[in-house]
Amino acid sequence: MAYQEKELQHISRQFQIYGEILHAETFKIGHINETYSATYDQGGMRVRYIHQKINKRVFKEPPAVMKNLVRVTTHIRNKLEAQEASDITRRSLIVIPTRDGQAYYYNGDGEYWRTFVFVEGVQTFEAVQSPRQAYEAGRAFGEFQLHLVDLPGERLLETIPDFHNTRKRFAALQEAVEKDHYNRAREARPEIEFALSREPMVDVILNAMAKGAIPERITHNDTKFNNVMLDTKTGQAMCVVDLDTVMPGCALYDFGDMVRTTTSPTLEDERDLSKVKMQMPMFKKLAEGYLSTAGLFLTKAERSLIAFSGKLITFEIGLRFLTDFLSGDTYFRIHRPGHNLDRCRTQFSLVKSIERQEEAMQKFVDKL
Ligand code: GN1
Ligand code: MG
Repeated sequence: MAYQEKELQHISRQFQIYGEILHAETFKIGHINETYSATYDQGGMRVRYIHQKINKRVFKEPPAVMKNLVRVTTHIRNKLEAQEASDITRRSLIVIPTRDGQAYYYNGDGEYWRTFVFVEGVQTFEAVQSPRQAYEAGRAFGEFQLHLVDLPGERLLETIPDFHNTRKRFAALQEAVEKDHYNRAREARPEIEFALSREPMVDVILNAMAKGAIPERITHNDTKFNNVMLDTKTGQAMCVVDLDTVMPGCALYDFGDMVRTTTSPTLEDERDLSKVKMQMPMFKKLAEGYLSTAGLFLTKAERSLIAFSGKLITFEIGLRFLTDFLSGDTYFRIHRPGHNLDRCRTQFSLVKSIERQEEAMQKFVDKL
């Protein structure tokens, strides 16, 4: 901890922050990046900033990540300003440049750091507490997509190529099973069988996109519920975070990951699988919230796959956890042995629950 604080003092001096660092601490333990909050004294006032180290193993080109991020957040901020929205500095991330005007600091030794304004008076949750929260998440991510419909300039860079390419995710699992480098396939036999039995679903959206039936859009691509900041007092969604994977994609992938993370009362790694279920009241509010904003641009073809997308993305993340388990846990940070297998089991249980309700889910959306 002391070492981190010292290291952070050095990092913090690289950015355009006018103040004395008082203390710093780990802020969020995600699966990928390292995030710290730091408190500064600025003219006698305590002000907080976020310092984050970008995971270079996952994001091969941090400068490209930051280029996208600055374009996207600037565009959103311009829109909010044009709308004369209130509370603008809490509604979209603000990147603090380095002293020489860059969006990130490179320490010369493989580490890339960036700094954001700390959004005060908000909370994030690992699991949804109420249908209202699901509505807010849907509305916020839908609005995020809506804001980016008219982003000017060249196509955004693909920060992780084929991120939601479900065929390639499936192939990666097949390869990991074949190699079985860590001798773990036996332990995961039922999950592997489940995955293989669901192969037909992996091409549905890819085919629709290849045919041009579904358009490419600018999407968030990591729409976990804990990436929405909710106002502590009003419960309103203020800001969506974790913008590293904002890139060209499919609107449905975003909605699918919201279904995965907002409709079950459980955490992503719940071991009591009897508790894992897609709850219809949550789904209804989520879909209403999403369509209240994204409904302004979504096509009929996109709407027709809304329920399916929830099943597909839950399946895809399950595949990724399983692949990582079989490959020795090198991608997702784990906190206990077998953690990725537990996460996979939770995802696949949720897939089964969605399968049982998919028709009713889609029927509800068709009426909105
Ligand atoms: C990772 O950044 P974090 O931990 O929220 C992952 C997502 C997965 C998620 C599963 C860049 O997200 O794709 O859905 O874990 N992010 C990346 O919890 O791979
Ligand atoms: Mg993320």
